[in-house]
Amino acid sequence: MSDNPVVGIIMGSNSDWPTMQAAARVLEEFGVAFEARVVSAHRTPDLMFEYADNARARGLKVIIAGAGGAAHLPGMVAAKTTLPVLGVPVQSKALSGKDSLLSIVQMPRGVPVATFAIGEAGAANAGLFAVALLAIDDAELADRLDDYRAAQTQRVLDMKLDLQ
Ligand code: RP5
Repeated sequence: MSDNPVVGIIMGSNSDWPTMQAAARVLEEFGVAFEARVVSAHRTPDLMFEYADNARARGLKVIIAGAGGAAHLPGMVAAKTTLPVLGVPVQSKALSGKDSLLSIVQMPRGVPVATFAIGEAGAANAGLFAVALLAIDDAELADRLDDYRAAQTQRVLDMKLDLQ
């Protein structure tokens, strides 16, 4: 967590944190200032409205919103701010996150939410996408993204398969 966050990571419950931490770890790795908070569309609707309403004035540039089940948080936040909202479907117990995914992805025309994969991979990719958005006008961050990709490519090239 940072004093002057430019990325806000919010989630419907602290039970989403094990998943959403993947986004936080990416931001930490890239040295991007972020905050992480529990803000629930259903349980704290007034806080959600206030958070979305004040986000741009507080200096946030991107919001990553994760939720499970009837995952209305990303869409409702996007309804109250024109900042880019990156939605992460958290894997629910009952329907393995398919409900979360469909709740987040099927936004009506005019209120976009960028929707990521279900679970940790989606959270990590939302973190990387936030970095990519910030790197549009930050050459140093763009260089770090290039380095990240190059290291990832090298790791895959180095993969060995042992016959058991
Ligand atoms: C959603 O309900 C949260 O985003 C969470 O994924 C799900 C379950 O919340 P808890 O019952 O674990 O607090 O609002």
